[in-house]
Amino acid sequence: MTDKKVLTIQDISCMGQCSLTVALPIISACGVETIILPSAVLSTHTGGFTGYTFRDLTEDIPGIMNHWEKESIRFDCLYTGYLGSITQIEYVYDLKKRVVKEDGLLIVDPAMADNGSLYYGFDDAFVAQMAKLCGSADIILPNITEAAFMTGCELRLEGQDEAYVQMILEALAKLGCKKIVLKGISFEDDKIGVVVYDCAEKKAEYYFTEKVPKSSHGTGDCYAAAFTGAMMQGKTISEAAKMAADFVVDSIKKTDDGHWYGVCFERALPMLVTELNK
Ligand code: PXL
Repeated sequence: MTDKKVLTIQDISCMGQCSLTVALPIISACGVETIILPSAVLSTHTGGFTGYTFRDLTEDIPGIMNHWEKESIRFDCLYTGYLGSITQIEYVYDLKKRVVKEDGLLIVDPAMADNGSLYYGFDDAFVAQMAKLCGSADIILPNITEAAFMTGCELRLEGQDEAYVQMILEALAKLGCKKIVLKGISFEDDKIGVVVYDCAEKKAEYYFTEKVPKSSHGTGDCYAAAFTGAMMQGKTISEAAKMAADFVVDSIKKTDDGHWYGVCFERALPMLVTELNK
């Protein structure tokens, strides 16, 4: 039995199967206590709905952090997802310093772009600050779009090869992070994968799965949550990266046609739990 505590800061999109509404159930299913710090509350996510509400909770963050610090509450891991502003990025450094154990992990999912575009509401200044935050992380989980935006490298959604991926990895490593799990790698039409990179050893390890021909929202959040849960259960970074990839593929496959705003990850949780406990 482990008794690890993960703090995750990201928004609550009340409806839409992303951010905290996937992080909490997935990490909990992994058997890991999950503490949440909601950065904002939206009626839905911003990726396809219109007219959503948005309540910024930035002002609440210092008070919550102060209370935890006073209570001597300390976390084994801080995992950051969708953050709504540069001020919120700045609070992540405070959280790391004040409420994460000295040997605690900082896992950063940039959660700001996909398929060649920034999510609604983000700009170059936010990208620059997110790149800086990634530089202070133990592990970063960018997709290829976020990686290109943060490094200024050319973005290739198609026509990638190992030389291209190596260039992106080296540029990401220069930000200062220790390890990288880069998502959205594809050298063959019917395969998609991740590459795990150790920045000190300069070692890359690829893992490919079948590419399900469907565009799916929220898969990055499902990936990050499963990855974090597996890491906290003592899996190696390679094992966690593979388990999370398999979980996302299973989630996409189990999603009904026409279910456009997220993936039915709930149906894939039993498989994730079985794999974790093997
Ligand atoms: O899945 C990432 C995400 C999280 N939170 C909000 C979003 C998105 C992506 O669009 O809009 C509010």
